[in-house]
Amino acid sequence: MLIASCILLAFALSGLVFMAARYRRTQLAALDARKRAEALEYENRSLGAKLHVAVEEDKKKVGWLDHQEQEIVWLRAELEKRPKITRKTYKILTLGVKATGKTSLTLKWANPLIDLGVLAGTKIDRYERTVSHVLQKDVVIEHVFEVGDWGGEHIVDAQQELIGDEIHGLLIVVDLGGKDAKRVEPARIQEQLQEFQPQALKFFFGPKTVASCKTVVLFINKSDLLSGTPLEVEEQAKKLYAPLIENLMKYSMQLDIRVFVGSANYGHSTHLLFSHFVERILPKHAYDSQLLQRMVKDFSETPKTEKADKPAALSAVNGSTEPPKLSRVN
Ligand SMILES: Nc1nc2c(ncn2[C@@H]2O[C@H](COP(=O)(O)OP(=O)(O)O)[C@@H](O)[C@H]2O)c(=O)[nH]1
Ligand SMILES: [Mg+2]
Repeated sequence: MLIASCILLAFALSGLVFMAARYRRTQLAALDARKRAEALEYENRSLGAKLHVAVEEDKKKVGWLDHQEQEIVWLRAELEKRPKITRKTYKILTLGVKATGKTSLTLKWANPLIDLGVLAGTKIDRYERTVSHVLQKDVVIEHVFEVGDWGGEHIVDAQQELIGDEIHGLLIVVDLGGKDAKRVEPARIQEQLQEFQPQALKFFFGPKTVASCKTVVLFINKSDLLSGTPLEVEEQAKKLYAPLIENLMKYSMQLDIRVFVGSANYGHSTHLLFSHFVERILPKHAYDSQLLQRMVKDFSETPKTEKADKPAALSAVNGSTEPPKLSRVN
């Protein structure tokens, strides 16, 4: 009987233990499920926040794009309103034997063309200088001087350009001494008189040149090799180049011929070149107020001896202090 009771108790106890273990497992599983649910909820919330940020970002970008599109439309409309720019180029050819100072002189008043790479290894250096901007029926015309600087050894090629192209100005540069000269070198002067002897000039001043060329300038460079007052220096230099001046003057009925004595290194008479080319080459309707001011300034800085032929176009504006603006031509 006792044994039977013990066995029954053992069964009851093991049943209880089994029930307790099962209850415990159920409890643990419930706890685990709650934790996972909490984790999922947390993940859900953070994904929701990220989605919200992404949606806001998207809205912002759409806003920017809209704004940019409006800006493009506005800029396009502004561009349409602006006048178009076209260029009018006037060609000036620079001639002279090697080392007379052509490049030094040209650099005083023009700028090397930006695209120098293309020029490397060619026989000609090209420079340009914007002279004025004029508004003409909704189009801004940019007037530009293009200077072709031929090396001395390529004078024949220069003649080709003279024959083939329309030239508006010719600048012949001679000098009083070679590279690094300390005094006047008569042999070098003779060499240059030979280079520009009447036969050669005939080639330069063919019918096409005469028709298109508005002025021929002889610039006797390196006046610093002479001593005396500016007037004396000018007289001496002109005397040394008298045969060339005389030959050039034979064309003065067909062409405007001008002689300057100066020094590219010291800036003597160099500013006159620009004013002279403007005065002779640029049509009067192509002047803008900035150019007029510049010319008035150049003229007022010119010594008395050089003021003999004051440009007529300047008389009316002498002393003008107007701010630069585009002049309209209808
Ligand atoms: N004494 C003197 N030398 C000059 C003058 N202008 C240019 N030179 C010199 O002449 C040399 C040749 O000048 P450059 O402009 O290269 O001559 P280019 O070959 O005709 O282009 C350089 O050594 C210059 O310094 C000047 O007015 N006076
Ligand atoms: Mg040169």
